This record gives sequence, structure tokens and C-alpha cells, in this order.
Amino acid sequence: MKNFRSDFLWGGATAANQVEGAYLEDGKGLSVADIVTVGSHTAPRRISLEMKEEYTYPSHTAVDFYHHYKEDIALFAEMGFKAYRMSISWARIFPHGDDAMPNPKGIQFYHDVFAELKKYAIEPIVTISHSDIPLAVGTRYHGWVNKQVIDLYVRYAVTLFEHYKEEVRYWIPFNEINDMFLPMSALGQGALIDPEAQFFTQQKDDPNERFNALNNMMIASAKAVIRGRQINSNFHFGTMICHITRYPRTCHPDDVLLVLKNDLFYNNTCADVMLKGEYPFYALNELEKRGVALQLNDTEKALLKEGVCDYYTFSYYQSISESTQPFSEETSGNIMGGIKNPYLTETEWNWPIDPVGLRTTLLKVYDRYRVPIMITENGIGCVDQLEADGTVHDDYRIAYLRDHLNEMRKAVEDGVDLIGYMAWGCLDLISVSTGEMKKRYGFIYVDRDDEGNGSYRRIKKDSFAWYRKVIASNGTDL
Ligand code: BGP
Repeated sequence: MKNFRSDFLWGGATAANQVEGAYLEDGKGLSVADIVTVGSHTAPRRISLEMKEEYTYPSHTAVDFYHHYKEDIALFAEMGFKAYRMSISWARIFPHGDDAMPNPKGIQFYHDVFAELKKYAIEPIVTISHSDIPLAVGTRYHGWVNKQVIDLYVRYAVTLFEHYKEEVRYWIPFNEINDMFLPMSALGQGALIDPEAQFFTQQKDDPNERFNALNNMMIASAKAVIRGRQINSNFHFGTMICHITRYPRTCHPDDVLLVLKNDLFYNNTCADVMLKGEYPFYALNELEKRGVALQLNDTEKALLKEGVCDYYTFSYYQSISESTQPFSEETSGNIMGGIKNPYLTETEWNWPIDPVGLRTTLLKVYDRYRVPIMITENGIGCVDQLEADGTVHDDYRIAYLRDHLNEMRKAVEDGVDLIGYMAWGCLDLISVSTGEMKKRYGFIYVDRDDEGNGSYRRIKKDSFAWYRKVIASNGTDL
């Protein structure tokens, strides 16, 4: 029976704007993430260009990884991490995106982080852009809709490749690039900056602009991949897809067709471009139907063909159910929700819990792309209780992860070439959808609340020892 490969990359994942804090320290510029206020389950986050005092901006302090990275990485090492997925803050390297020179203190910070990881033989997996572009790229250039931003990004990426070519092998050009399929996420990617907007709610949207912004991001990725391989032929580049596994709510043929069409469009388009080098027929037709005129010339088409990634990564939190018929009960989810699935339970934030869906996804994705796969995000956001004796009993998190790892193991037995698993938010961090701190994912509790108060002390949850045992047994002891 097949088991996880002996060099399986067990680890965890975070993103700069959700952990680092120090938002203006050592020359960092403002990022789009720095102008988004805290929200809640019911109140959406706001974009506020003016930095109003009455608002809390969670990224400004986050969980202060910037000053705690040594302690945090030591804790990752104690769990036995083989890899750590992190992102680099573009605005720490180029504070305005178009600065004449990179910021030396920003460059140094990541050298220091990589050196610390190396001490413990932890492989860095680096996301170049995780919903975090310099604000000036949004305000001066109107973000990714402007083709000049392709060059700014490539310059930024090449700067990283040159500086970190001895320290980093695994790169991910963009986090969840297909989030751009949804208007609400275009803001996070800096595709447009609308000061009136509320984050993660439907705002005025121009699909032509949005899909062209996405197209520019994929051209930028291809160009960066080509340049990166020239700098170090051992670099690996991964696409990162927000994979929403979809089920027909009924077996009515119309529901089956609906799910197939949405799967082709939302899940496959970006992965096809970034792994096969061209848009799939379905997406091209669909975009045309939606009035999108893709600005993609023959030179750019050739770049997409040449600059393909070599491994597939995705985030998986839940599945959604869809139907052409009306159903009243709905669920939430990562980026999008669906209709309530009577066979699944849900998290406190109403995200369906579906471990089998992970196996289904792995089989489907491997069958389509036949490249090594890495799960770069998976986990459960919960309100954790810090007990008076300094313990956190998160058995619900252990249960969620155990069930998912079990299905992941079965997918390996099925023959899927899986190379790694990064638990999302291995260290408690700021939630993207709500900006809240109380929605926690970590094995490590951070003492900080939604107003930014707290000692920032790190505390091991029960899941910490559990994950250490999982890694020590290479996934056989769940
Ligand atoms: C993904 C993002 C992550 C992360 C995760 C959990 O879409 O890539 O950055 O935040 O979702 O979502 P949330 O923080 O809203 O619970």
C-alpha cells in the first residue's frame, strides 16, 4: 500500500499581511491590505484610504511575526516542520512598487527569516504576491488592469530571485489567482482601489477590466517563471488555485450541467493557463459571452506557453452545493458559499466540513494536470478558549485535520503524486474575510484580540503535539 513519500513536505502556511505587522517599519510602504478595516461575521470589512482613527486596521500589527519570527520558527521546528509556506510583502521590498531601488532593510528581513528556517532544515515555499500589492500600485497605476504593472511585478520577482536564489527553491507567483473571478476579490489583489468599497461585498464591477487584470497577472507570472528559470534552473514554480469543489444539490441533469460549467470556468481556467500554457475553450467562449475582450497578443500567448509552472497547489477548506432550483438554506465558505448540504456539518463560520471532497479534488486535479500536487492551505477557523492554566483544548481542530489527512492519504493510495501539505494559519493570524483575530486556525495561539490588544505571547494548543506526532510518523499516526 502506498504511503506518503519519504521526502513529503509537512508544514504550515501564512501570508505576510496576516502575520507580520510592523506595517511601516524599516522602510515598508503601505500595501492594499493596510487600508482594510476589521469586520465581523455580519459587518463587512471596509476600505478606508484616509486611515481613520476610529477604525482598527488588523494588518498594522497582525501577530507581530516581524519581531517574533525566531520564536515562531523555533516552534515550527519543534513540531517537525519540513517546510513553511510564507509570502513576501511586495511593499517591504518596493515600498511604492516603482521605486528606483529595493529597500535594503526589507531584503534583509527575509534573508534573516530564510537563515532561521535553514537552521532547522525547513524548506521555504514562497508566495510572491499574496493579496498584498503596494497601495501606490493601486492608486497610481489602477492596479493590475494596467499592463505597466506586469513590468513592476517582474522587476519585483526578479529582485527576489536574485537575492534569494540560494535560499529558496519553491515559488508561487500568486496566491489563489482565480479569486479574480469574483468581483469582491479583485480589490484584495489590487486590481482596482475603490475608497467607497466594502471588502468582500459586491461593488461596482467591470468584468472586462477584471478579467483583463487577471490576464495581466498570468502574463506576469509567465514572464517571472521564464526569468526565474534563467537565474536558477532548480527553481520550482507552483500555480495556486482556490479550488472550490462543487456538487449538484440534486441529480437533476440541469444541476449536473450547472456544476460542470462552473467547475470548468472557476476551477480550471487559471490552472490551464498556468500549467498548459493556454486558455481552455470553455473559458474563452464564456468570457466572450460576458463581453470581455481579452487583451492578449501573439507575443503574450507565446509567453504563456513558455512560462508554465511545474507543480499544482491549491487551497481546500470546503465544498459547495449548487442548484438551478431555489433552496432557502445557504452556507458560507472561502471566497464563496453555496446551498446547505444535508450530509455535511459546518464550522462556526458556516463553512461546510467535507474531508472526502479533498480526496475527490486531488483525484480530479491529478487526472487533469499530471504534475506533482501540494496542498498549500487547509484548516478550520474556530473561536479557541485560552484556559486559566494556559492551555487550549482544540480537539475540534484535531478532528478536522485528522479527517482531511486521512482522505489525503487515501488519495495517495489511489496514485496521486502529492508532495506536501501546508496547514493554513499554523500560527494564529488575521482572517482575510472578516479581519478578525478571533477566527483562529493555528497550532500556536497568539494572545491578541480584535482591537489589537494583548501580550502577543505564543501558546501551544493541543493540536501542536498532535501535529508533531503526525509529522514524526510521516502521516501514519493520525
Ligand atoms: C484563503 C486565503 C488565506 C486565508 C484563508 C482563510 O482564501 O488565501 O489568506 O485567509 O482563505 O480565510 P479566512 O481568513 O477568511 O478564514
